[in-house]
Amino acid sequence: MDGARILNKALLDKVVAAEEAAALIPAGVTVGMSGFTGAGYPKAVPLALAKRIMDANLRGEKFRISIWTGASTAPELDGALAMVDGIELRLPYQSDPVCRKKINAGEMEYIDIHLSHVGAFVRSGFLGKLDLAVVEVTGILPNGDLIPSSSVGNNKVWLDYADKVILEVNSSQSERLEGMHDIYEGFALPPNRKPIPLVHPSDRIGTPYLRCPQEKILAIVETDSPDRNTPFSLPDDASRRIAGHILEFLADEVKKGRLPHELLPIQSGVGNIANAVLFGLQDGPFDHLTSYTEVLQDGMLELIRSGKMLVASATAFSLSPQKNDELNAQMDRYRSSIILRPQEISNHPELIRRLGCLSMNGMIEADIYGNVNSTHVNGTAIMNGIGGSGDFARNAFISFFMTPSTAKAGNISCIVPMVTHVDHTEHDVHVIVTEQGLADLRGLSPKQRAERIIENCAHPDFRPPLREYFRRALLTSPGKHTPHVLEEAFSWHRNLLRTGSMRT
Ligand code: 0RQ
Repeated sequence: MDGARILNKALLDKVVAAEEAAALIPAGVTVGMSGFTGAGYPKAVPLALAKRIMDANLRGEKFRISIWTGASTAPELDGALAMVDGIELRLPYQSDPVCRKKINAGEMEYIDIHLSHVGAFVRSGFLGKLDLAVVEVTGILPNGDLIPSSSVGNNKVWLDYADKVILEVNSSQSERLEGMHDIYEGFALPPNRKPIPLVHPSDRIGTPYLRCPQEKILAIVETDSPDRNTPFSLPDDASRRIAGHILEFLADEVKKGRLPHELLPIQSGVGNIANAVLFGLQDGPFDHLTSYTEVLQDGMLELIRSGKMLVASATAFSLSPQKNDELNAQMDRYRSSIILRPQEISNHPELIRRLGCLSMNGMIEADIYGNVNSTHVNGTAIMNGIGGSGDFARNAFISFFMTPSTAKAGNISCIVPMVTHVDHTEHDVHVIVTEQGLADLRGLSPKQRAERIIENCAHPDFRPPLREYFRRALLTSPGKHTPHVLEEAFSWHRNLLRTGSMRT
């Protein structure tokens, strides 16, 4: 914290305390902040700004800003600013409990956007003006180039499009991250777009550094705080069973000659089920695996460590403290197998389709026809957001959606007659998996899908009411292509709201 990471002499003069930097952020502005799944977010300026907002609130003044990020951040950013009612509008993804409460209470606006869309929306001016950027970096080179941090997200877009920039140089991030990033420079808007020259997850198509004109840099704050890094919890029984069904399915696809033995590049969400699948691959028969994903979690690092996975391309880390220490201790070894890219590249539909990703994401509920709700509880309350799940699901070679068959201690079925909110339509959902089993929906008509989902994925306690719903729908629905009894589909959820239980 003595300027050691700031090797450009002119920029050393811009080093200030976090409070001084926060004082440069006026009320009402839009700020692009770094951060993706709890990695690489600014640690000091948002906290100092929250303090400033609290002081303003005590004086009876309203002080709110709009915040754009890569994806979710951490309590020091989203949580602290939401707590003092300092966020007017948030995009493109959040998973913070305080933000969630404010959004669902109608006290904060939230725009839930496909993560791959954000950059182009900003370049096109769809989202309005970006006043400021606050971006964490690992260090600054003598020529002013910026070594990115543990996530890349939308940082290039923020640095290119914000009027002014505040940098946080975090000496807690390993200096040896240098060289791991690949920042693509060739983005253009239609009609000038060119094919993106990436044909394998290991391809490098950019430079290892971010750039920012020095005259835009208002201030630099030095920090020394680690990322949030949630502790790892061992996969629970349901997650292990879900993973088991997926691994069996993959082995069968290989046997049928529909997937190569090394599979195809894997995209995996975060959390217990995703880690269970990745740890399952550790003990499975597949070798020379690759991944093209947005978040690199514990299970993936383990696959690289063991030599099962050759390369992982992502936009951010999301590691437990233990795995983060392991990464830092052996950075030189991992650097040749890991590439961190802007989220416009990690989540780019053209690349996901070309590489043929196997995409695996969590969901809140699926309906009997295969429509998936990833974001809303009971149709109106946001949980987190669509994140990158839509980028991958629509373009994957095979798109899996996974959930335990029930939620809330078994009282709610995650298989329902009609989802209360649609994030992924029946056309984008190839395989549904619960601990009960797996439903391969490829090549099935809606009615065939319904039977398979109910029989393979629903919890046995909920199969009878779902079968009964489907039977009545077949009898009474005016249209027989996707039969429904609409009033009953709605009352399924209404009863749930009233009684808190759908168990028969
Ligand atoms: O709530 O903690 O209050 O009990 O939803 O559910 O089972 O802990 O599952 O953490 O894997 O999250 C879809 C939210 C699943 C996640 C979702 C309640 C449940 C619990 C969480 P409680 P679980 P997970 C990669 C790709 C969208 C973004 C995405 C998600 C809470 O996977 O946000 O895929 N996905 N990104 O009790 C009522 C139901 C419910 C329910 C679950 N049917 N009804 N509540 N819950 N099912 C990452 C990025 O894009 C960055």
